[in-house]
Amino acid sequence: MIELYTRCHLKDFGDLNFTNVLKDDPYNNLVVYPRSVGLANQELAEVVSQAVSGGYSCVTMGGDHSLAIGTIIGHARHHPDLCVIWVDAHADINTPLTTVSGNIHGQPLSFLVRELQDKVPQLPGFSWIKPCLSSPSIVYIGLRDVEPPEHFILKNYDIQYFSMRDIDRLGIQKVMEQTFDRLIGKRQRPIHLSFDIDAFDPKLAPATGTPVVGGLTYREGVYITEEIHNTGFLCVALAVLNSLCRPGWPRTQKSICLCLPSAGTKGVRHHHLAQLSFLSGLLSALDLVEVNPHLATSEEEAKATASLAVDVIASSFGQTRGGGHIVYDHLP
Ligand code: DIR
Ligand code: MN
Ligand code: MN
Ligand code: MN
Repeated sequence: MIELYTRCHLKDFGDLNFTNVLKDDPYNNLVVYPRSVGLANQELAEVVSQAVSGGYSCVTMGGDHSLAIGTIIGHARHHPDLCVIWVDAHADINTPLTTVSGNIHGQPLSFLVRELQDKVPQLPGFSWIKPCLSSPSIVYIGLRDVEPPEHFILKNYDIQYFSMRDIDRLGIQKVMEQTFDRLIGKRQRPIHLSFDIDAFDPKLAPATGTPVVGGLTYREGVYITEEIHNTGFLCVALAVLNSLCRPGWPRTQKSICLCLPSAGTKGVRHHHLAQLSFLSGLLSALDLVEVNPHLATSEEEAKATASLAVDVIASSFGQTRGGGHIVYDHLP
C-alpha cells in the first residue's frame, strides 16, 4: 500500500510491449540483442518525452537497466539541462568494446555521455541515439562492483561517484549534500534518478539479476529518495518566510517548507502550499529497475524486493518517515 502525503495526479501510460527483432545477432560475437534493445529504447524514449512534456514526472519501472538509454534520451528531449543520479552497485558504463558480459544493461551510460563517443562504436539498432549527457552531470551512489575499464572512465572523464566505501566514510547525509552541491549547487536543474534495486543489500533485495554483497541499508536508500524529493524547496521556504510574514501566517509550521517557488504563492494558505508541494521538487524522471520476481527463490523474496521498490518510488514523491498531512485546517 502506497501512502502519499502529497497529492499526485497519476496517469498510467500502460505497459509497453516491445517486439523482439528477428535474427538479432550479437555485435562482435559478444553484445547480445542490440537491435531489440535499440528498438525498444527508441519507443520508450518517445513515451517518456510525451510524459515529461505534459509537465509530469515520469516513473519507469523495469526491466533491466538498459531502459535508461530510452528514458534519459526521452527526458532530455524536453529537459536538455537534466542531471542524473545513478544509484547502483554497478557503474553501467562499459562500452561495447570494454564489456566482458556482453550485456547492454552494463553499458547504458556509455551511449549517453558526449565526451565518450569517440570510444563507443555504433551498435546495430542504435543509429537513432544521440548522446545527451555531459560527464559532470552524473553522480553515482552505491557502487561496489566496478570493472577496471569503467573505473578508468570515471577517473578520466570527471564523473563523481560515491562508492559504498565513501558512504561508510562520509555517511549518507554528507553524500547527498555533496551530490546536490555538484549537480544543483550553481543552478536548479531537473533530476533524473535512475535507481537500480541492486544498490540495496541482497538481503533486502534478493530478487534481482546481479546482486552484490555489502549494499545500501533500507535507511540509506530511503534517505536518498527523501532528500531528492526535498530538492527545490529550500529557496521557496525562504522566499515565503521573507514575503509572507504576516499575522496568522503559520510561520513555524513544518509544512511551510513544502511550497512552490512562484510569485503565485503570495497569500496562498498553508494547505494550498501542501497541495502544491508535489510539483515543486526537482525530480523529473525516475527509473526503478532490475526488480525480477522470477529470480526470487521464494514468494517472500519476491514480495520483499517489490515492496522495497514501492517504498523507493513513494518516498521519491513525498512519503516520509517523519509523517505528513495533506489538508487539515483543524483537527477533526
Ligand atoms: C557488469 C555487471 N559490470 C557488466 N553490470 C551490471 O555486465 O558490465 N549492471 N550487472 O547492472
Ligand atoms: Mn544498473
Ligand atoms: Mn546494478
Ligand atoms: Mn544490471
